Amino acid sequence: MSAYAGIWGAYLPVIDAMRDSIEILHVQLYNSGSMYGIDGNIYFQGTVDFILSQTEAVIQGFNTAGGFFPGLRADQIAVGLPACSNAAGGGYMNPDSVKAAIQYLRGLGPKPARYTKVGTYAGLRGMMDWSINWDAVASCGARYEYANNFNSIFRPSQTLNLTCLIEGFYNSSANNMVSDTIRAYLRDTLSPFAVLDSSKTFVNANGLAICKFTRALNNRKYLLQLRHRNSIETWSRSSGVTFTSSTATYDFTSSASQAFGNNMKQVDLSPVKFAIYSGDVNQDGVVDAADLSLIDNASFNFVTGYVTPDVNGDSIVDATDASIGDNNAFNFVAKVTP
Ligand SMILES: [Ca+2]
Ligand SMILES: [Ca+2]
Ligand SMILES: [Ca+2]
Repeated sequence: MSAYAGIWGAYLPVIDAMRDSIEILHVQLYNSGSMYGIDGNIYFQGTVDFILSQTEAVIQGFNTAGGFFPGLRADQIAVGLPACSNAAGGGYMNPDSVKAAIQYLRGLGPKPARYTKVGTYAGLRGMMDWSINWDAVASCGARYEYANNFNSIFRPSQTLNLTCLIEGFYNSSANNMVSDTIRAYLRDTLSPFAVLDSSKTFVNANGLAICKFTRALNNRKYLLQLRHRNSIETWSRSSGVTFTSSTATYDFTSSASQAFGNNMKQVDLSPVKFAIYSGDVNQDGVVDAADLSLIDNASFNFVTGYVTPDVNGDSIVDATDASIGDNNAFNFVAKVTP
């Protein structure tokens, strides 16, 4: 505020001239002592009020000795803070305080300190870490404490509570299945159904899997696509899945219609359960002679272990796997996608 040029204000005309080209401007909220807010009060580094007042000043604009400096858009502004207490001479703040300040500015949290904002900045761009080197140091705060705080603020995890069964892995007498890894993809609802997020997760014996997504948004519909190492790729019904308050639930096992095109197999009468088709060993979207050949070869060679021709998950490739593949090939089982 004291200058619009010279050693105390030299950046301002440069920023003003480049305002249309600037992607991110991170204001240095450390090693800076105290500063005025646009409310006329003085705020000190290392406080929640400092983050609030200085971030809002650069968005709203402020008077200087050389005239008014118009602010930048909120989506151009990041909050720049020390990664840990040793990373700067002053200005470090604990992660919870940083989060409280940023969430208030974004309209996602209550007023955390004395400063009262005049606007809400849902599009606030992010945080700048001074520095990533210091953030990696285990002896100065927790390792990657600052980066993790950024993730918790700007990339909260969305949780999908997923239920699915794998035909060959399921035991209808025991009503459970061999656990295995699957991949869940969130796809756009419109062609070409772009992959918008993905999660690699573990399906337990009851068919339950917790999928964590980092980019998924609340209140937006996604199609869900499942992939498993030797099963037919399977998609959700067209009504898809929607996260509310960062949580969603989807159950593929309750009815064939839970899969796009009813493309699942009933694997149990009591309780009634449906599973994704097994036997696509080469993952080309169809169960056919090519898969059967892979199973037969592995079976002939007594292949064991975690291998894709093991269609029932017992870590042995034998006639049982061939039988599952044969049956699905005979029925022309193939993927059905939007
Ligand atoms: Ca049963
Ligand atoms: Ca195949
Ligand atoms: Ca097997």
